[in-house]
Amino acid sequence: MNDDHVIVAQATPPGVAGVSIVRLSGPDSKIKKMIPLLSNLSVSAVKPRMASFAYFYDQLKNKIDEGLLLYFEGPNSYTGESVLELQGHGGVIVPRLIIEACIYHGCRQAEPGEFSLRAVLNDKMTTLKAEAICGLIHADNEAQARAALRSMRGDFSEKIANIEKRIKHFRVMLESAIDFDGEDINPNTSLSELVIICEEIEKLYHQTQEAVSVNHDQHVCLLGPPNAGKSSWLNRLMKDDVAIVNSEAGTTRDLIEKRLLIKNRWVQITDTAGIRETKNTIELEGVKRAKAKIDSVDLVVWVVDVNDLSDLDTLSKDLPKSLITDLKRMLILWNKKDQHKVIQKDLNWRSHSVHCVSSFDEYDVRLVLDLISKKIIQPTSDAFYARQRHLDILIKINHLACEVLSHSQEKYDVVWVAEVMREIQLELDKLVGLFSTDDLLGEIFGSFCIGK
Ligand SMILES: Nc1nc2c(ncn2[C@@H]2O[C@H](COP(=O)(O)OP(=O)(O)OP(=O)(O)O)[C@@H](O)[C@H]2O)c(=O)[nH]1
Ligand SMILES: [Mg+2]
Repeated sequence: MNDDHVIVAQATPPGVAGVSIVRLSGPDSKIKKMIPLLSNLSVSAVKPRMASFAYFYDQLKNKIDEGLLLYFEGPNSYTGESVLELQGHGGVIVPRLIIEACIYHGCRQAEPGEFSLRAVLNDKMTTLKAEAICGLIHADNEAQARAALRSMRGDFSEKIANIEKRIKHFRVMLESAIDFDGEDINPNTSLSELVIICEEIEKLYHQTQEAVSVNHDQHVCLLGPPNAGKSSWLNRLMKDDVAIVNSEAGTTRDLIEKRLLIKNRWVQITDTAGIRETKNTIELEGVKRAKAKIDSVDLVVWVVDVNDLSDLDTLSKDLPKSLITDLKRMLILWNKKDQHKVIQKDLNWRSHSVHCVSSFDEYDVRLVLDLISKKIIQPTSDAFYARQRHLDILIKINHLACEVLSHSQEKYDVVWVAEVMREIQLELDKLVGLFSTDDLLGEIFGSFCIGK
């Protein structure tokens, strides 16, 4: 996968800006050759890690910009190879001309993530750290950025390394027992060590699940009978007039999806058609889509009208039982409380707290935002950055651990336990990016941006 081409890319986003940086990475002799081709400077005039003022040239040696030229001599650079950075004025044209000149002189446009990939291949960082850097670049809220920083600092790798150390130690114990025909092994000690390892794996699996979820939006839908005030609530939460509100029942038919940041968490909120029996084919389709949404969301905000004469048992007849019993996945609002001085409605229903609110009331808007944020998963203060790739591997590892543990409690087979531990260790190596195939590396770094 690694080649000795000099790669080049714009490291800053294209467009109008104060500064733009074009970055090159490759073998030292080739990088040095580029210095006088791209600028007015000779190689001897450039000192590693020192900024030099330079004029930049296009492929015909026309002066096109002026700025700073930086040379990092490998391995003391981001990629571990020699790196050249040309920092010129921002804009679309100048960086493009510089890159064209580089390609004219034999460089190759970098693939997405190729600078980071070279850094990993040159042992400048682990795959986990490179992935965390990618997470930091793509973070779109503070919680994600903090989690990525924790992974860059090594929190995730440290957790993996601790488990791996334990497994290695355990394997030595098992292997020697196998070699000496079980003489040295105490099955009870060995089983309790196995229990600890499996518990640690399970803990890491759950932490990784949480870490992956930090990078994804939470999904919330507004559900309830027609005219209860669902669209009014969407508008109030979004602080915008995004959905039509009308006193006529059956106003909303399509799903209306909006994105909102609630206390550090991106939430997709969907307004739905009021659920009722209807002969209108368009509304019927709306009701079908609303019901279909229930299973795929993390939280259902069930909006009911305090003026409704029915009780919650009757109103909930269209809701799946699994939702009603799930206290974490449902938030119930008696809406339009402003129309009553005294509200004689259930405020506790099947273990749910039911909240009386009005979409007209600013205080209630803040209350509902707070209630939603408490129901959806909030990243813990030590959450780290992880991707689906890591979770997929941990699902496999956790499955292996659960299997070996449940069988071992009935019959302890040292040879089999040793074999499974070896398999788990290989999977842990994949997790940190050791022994990765070219395909896997391509997949990991393909999701990076160009120039990183
Ligand atoms: N008094 C009062 N009226 C409200 C409140 N919330 C909404 N309404 C009114 O209730 C009516 C229906 O509101 P919508 O937001 O359109 O209700 P909906 O649940 O989206 O209705 P459908 O789309 O038909 O299912 C409108 O006239 C709103 O102004 C509230 O808190 N108090
Ligand atoms: Mg509506």
